[in-house]
Amino acid sequence: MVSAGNQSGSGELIAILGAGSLGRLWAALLPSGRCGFLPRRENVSRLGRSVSRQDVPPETRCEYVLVRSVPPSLAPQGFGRDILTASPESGDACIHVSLPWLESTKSIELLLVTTKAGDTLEALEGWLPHIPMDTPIVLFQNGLGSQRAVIERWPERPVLAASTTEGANRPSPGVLVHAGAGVTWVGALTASAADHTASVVRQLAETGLQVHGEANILQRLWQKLVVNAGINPFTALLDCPNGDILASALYQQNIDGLCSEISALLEAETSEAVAPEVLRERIETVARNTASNTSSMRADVMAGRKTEIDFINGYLVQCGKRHGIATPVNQMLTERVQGL
Ligand code: NAD
Ligand code: KPL
Repeated sequence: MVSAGNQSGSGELIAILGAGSLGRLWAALLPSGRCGFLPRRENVSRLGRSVSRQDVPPETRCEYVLVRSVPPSLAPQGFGRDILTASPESGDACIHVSLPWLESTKSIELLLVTTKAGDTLEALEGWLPHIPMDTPIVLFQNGLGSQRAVIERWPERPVLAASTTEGANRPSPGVLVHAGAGVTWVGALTASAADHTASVVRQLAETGLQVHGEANILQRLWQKLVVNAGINPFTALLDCPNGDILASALYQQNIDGLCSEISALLEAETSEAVAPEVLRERIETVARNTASNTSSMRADVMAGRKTEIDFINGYLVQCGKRHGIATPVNQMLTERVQGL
């Protein structure tokens, strides 16, 4: 096992708001000494307090082990080229990560937001008053709705969105597993963000992960939303891995109705006409390719966490209301997942 993130950084920093699975993945792979986590704003006064005034020493660093569980053939070129080594026991590559909890927003040149969709606005409310107006903010949330809330609240700021198919999870608090290599697309959501896209892509690509600029990031977010809307609620309701939904009665009875609703909404929202059968094929291809995966929504339900249903099928219901399009299947799935 080798270490990363221990060098003391100088100069400008990349701050990560949301020290969960995805935030810890980016943090572990960004260049040493350039990155730190913003704590929950309400916890900020605890940081840096002297040990003598407290029973428990304040944690000033976030420590964990990154386990790379991605088969080398699937890993993007350059992944972990000098920071990962194979652990003799598991054959997986491990890296010890130690990164600071940031006490100040001075020198932050880029803010990555990796909270869940439902926490994003509140997390940003706490920190943005302390962050310069021209600092680019990249939103990594799945689904739709949270991005709009952010740009309506801060229309002048350079806000970008990222849509990623990287997969990361935390089987225990001190361990982060990079479970699947993917691709990340980054694009501007506000006018002032357009000039920042190339430099954000360049900085994120320093991780060795595959990162690309995207002129139409909303379209990418919609593509991911379609797949999440067609897989996640079924896995949560049936309590099964992604591939097992396909043969279930719940899925078979509802998938055509769901795809018809999404097809009409897509056209109304983005002017893109995609036939329901094409959407179904996209959903089923991903379900087959990730057959043994536990979806993020099933994982949230299993862990007793709030799911992101309001930003996936729930968002589609809201869209339907705006456009006068009936969405009974999305509504049924949203209500049933909310009731879990
Ligand atoms: P997570 O629950 O592991 O991490 C979210 C983190 O945000 C938690 O550590 C939580 O404590 C923190 N948080 C919540 N409120 C906060 C606040 N007010 N201030 C500071 N921190 C706060 O979730 P995740 O799996 O990392 O996912 C984050 C987002 O990325 C989700 O929208 C998810 O759908 C999306 N995403 C995740 C993955 C993945 O592989 N994990 C892949 C693609 C997209
Ligand atoms: O993105 C996903 C998720 O779990 O949220 C899918 C594509 C369904 C893979 O598990």
